[in-house]
Amino acid sequence: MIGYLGLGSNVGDRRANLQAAVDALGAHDVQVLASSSTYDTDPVGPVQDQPSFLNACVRIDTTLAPEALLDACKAVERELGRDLEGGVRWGPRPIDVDVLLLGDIELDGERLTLPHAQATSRRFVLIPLLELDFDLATPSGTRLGDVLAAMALDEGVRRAGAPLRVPAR
Ligand code: PH2
Ligand code: MG
Ligand code: MG
Repeated sequence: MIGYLGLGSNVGDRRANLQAAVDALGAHDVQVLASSSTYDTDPVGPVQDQPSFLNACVRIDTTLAPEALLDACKAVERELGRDLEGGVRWGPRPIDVDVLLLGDIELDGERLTLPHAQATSRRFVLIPLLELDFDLATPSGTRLGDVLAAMALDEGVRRAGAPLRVPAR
């Protein structure tokens, strides 16, 4: 099933952290098909006093069910040295891997909501997602391009660098 993940880092070598996440996903039954460019983005949320993030989105193909995909993302975060218990909620992190969309699945669970709320509310997610597929829509048919066009421009998102390397198929 085709899905989309959001990657973020604001501690250490941010681009190296995003690339390491892409490189690690394959061993968890998540095939990365394509990456967006990277974007330097102002911190969003209750913790404003933290370094800017580097964000990107990737298109994936996986046979994993939603919760298993979430477990794979958490495993990659742990492998890359993220402290999943001690870290500050919304605070600085070397790597964040979020499940944004998975096929046409809509889910409102304890651990996972699909589509991810940020996929329709944050420029740092919408801009890289639309770079991957300008026609992308939610399972209920909301076009992400329309969502972005209606949004305020108060969240700083600046293109930073080339897409991350993805494995040859
Ligand atoms: N992630 C957060 C909190 N705030 N801000 C930006 N710009 N990018 C992020 O990835 C991000 C954030 C919690 O996951
Ligand atoms: Mg996140
Ligand atoms: Mg997360």
